[in-house]
Amino acid sequence: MEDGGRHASREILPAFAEPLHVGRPNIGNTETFLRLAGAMLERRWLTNNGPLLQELERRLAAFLGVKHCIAMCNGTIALEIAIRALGLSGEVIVPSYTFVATAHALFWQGITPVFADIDADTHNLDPAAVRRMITPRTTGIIGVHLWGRAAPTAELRQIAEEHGLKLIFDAAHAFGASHGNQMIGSFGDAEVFSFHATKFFNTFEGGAVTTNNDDLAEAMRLIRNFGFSGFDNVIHPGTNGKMTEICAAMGLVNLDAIEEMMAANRRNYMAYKAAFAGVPGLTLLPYDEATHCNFQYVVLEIGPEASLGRDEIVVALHEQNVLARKYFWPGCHRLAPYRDLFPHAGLMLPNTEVIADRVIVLPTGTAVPPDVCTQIANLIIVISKNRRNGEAA
Ligand code: T4K
Repeated sequence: MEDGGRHASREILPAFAEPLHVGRPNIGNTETFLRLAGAMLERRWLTNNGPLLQELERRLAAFLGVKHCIAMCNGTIALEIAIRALGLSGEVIVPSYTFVATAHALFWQGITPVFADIDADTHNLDPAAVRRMITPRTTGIIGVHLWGRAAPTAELRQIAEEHGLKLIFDAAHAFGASHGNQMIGSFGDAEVFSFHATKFFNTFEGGAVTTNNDDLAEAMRLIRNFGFSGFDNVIHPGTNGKMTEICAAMGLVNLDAIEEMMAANRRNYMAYKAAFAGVPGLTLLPYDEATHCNFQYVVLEIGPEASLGRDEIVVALHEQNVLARKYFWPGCHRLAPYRDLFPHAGLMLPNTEVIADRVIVLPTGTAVPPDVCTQIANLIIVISKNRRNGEAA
C-alpha cells in the first residue's frame, strides 16, 4: 500500500521521455554570443576589467536603477566581498531557510551565522524573529529575497538602524524583480546577486554586488582584484573575485533577452497556477503580480491535507523523469558545520522546520513549454488522487 500512488500513476501516465530539470539555463541569442566571443578572442583580452565586463556593469546598473554594479566571479565570492567590505564581524543574522552559501560566506570569514526564523506565509525572514536573535556581538543582518520575492526591506532597515547594524540583501534569486516601484538592487547597504547557470539571469558562473555607496563600491572593486590600485601598488588586502570576459559576453546576450525570459517564466507559472487552483493540500506560492517578478521559482507547498507527503511526491516525480527539487531542505541549521555547532537551533526555527519539509520546486524556464508545466501539475494531482484511491481500496 505504501507505494500505491507511485505505481498507479506510472500505469496512467508514461514517464517524460527526457529528464525535466529545475534550473535549466535561460540562454539568449547564440549567434550574438558567438560573435562577442570571437571578437573577444581577436582582442586577446580575456579577463581583468575588460570591455565586455565594463559594458555589462554599466548596463546592469542602469537596468537595476543603482549607482554601482561590481560584477564578480560568482555569488558566493560576491557575498564574501560585501561582508568583508562592510566590516562585519562577530555574529550576523541570516535565515536558515536559504541556500547554504548565504551562511558559508559568513562562516568562511570567521563570522558566526545566527539563524532567525522565517514567516511561514512568505518564506522570508520574520522581522520579529530577527529582533529575538540580536546580541551585543551582532554586527549585521543578511536578508534573502527568497524565490525572488522581496524580503521585508523596510522592517529590516528599521531594525538595522535601531541597533547600528549593517544590512545586506542576498538577491541571488531576485534579478529583474522589484519591490513596489523600486528594483531589487538598491535596498540595504548592498545587494548581492548570483548569475549562476541555474539563475533567472546567468553568466555561466557569476555574480555582482550593487550599492549606492561610493566608498563601499570602491572598496569592493579593490578587494575583487587583490587590492591593486594601478600597477605594482596594493593598498588593501584582497582576493580574486573577477568576472571573465566570456561570462560578461553571456550576461550581455542574456540581458538582451530578459523580457522574453520573464514572459516564458510567467506563462509557465500561470499554467501551474491554473492547474493547481482549488486542489486541496497543493498550494503554489504566489508572486505579487503587480510588481516586476522573474517567476524563476515555481514553489509548491504540500500541506497536511494532501494525500501524499512531500518526499513521496518527489520520489514519484523522479520516477516519471520530473527532477523536482526539495530546495532548501533541510535548512542550513541542519547542515554541516552548523548542525554540530548549534544542535538546538531548530527550537528557534519552527516555521523553517515546517516549510523545509513541505516545499517542492518545479521545472520552469525557457527550456520548458507551458503545456509541459500543465502536464507536470496534472501528474502531481494524479499521483495524489491515486494514492487516495489506493488507500480506500
Ligand atoms: N545565495 C542564494 C540564495 C543562492 O541560491 C545561491 C546559489 C547563492 C547565494 C550562491 O551563488 P553562487 O555562488 O552559486 O553564484 C545550485 C547552484 O549551484 C547555486 O548557484 C544555487 N544558489 C542553488 C540554488 O542551486 P545545486 O546543487 O542545486 O546545483 P545542481 O548542479 O544540482 O543543478 C541544479 C539543477 O540545474 C539540476 O536540475 C541540473 C540543472 N542544470 C544545472 C547546471 C549547472 C542544468 O540544466 N544546466 C547546468 O548548466 O546548486
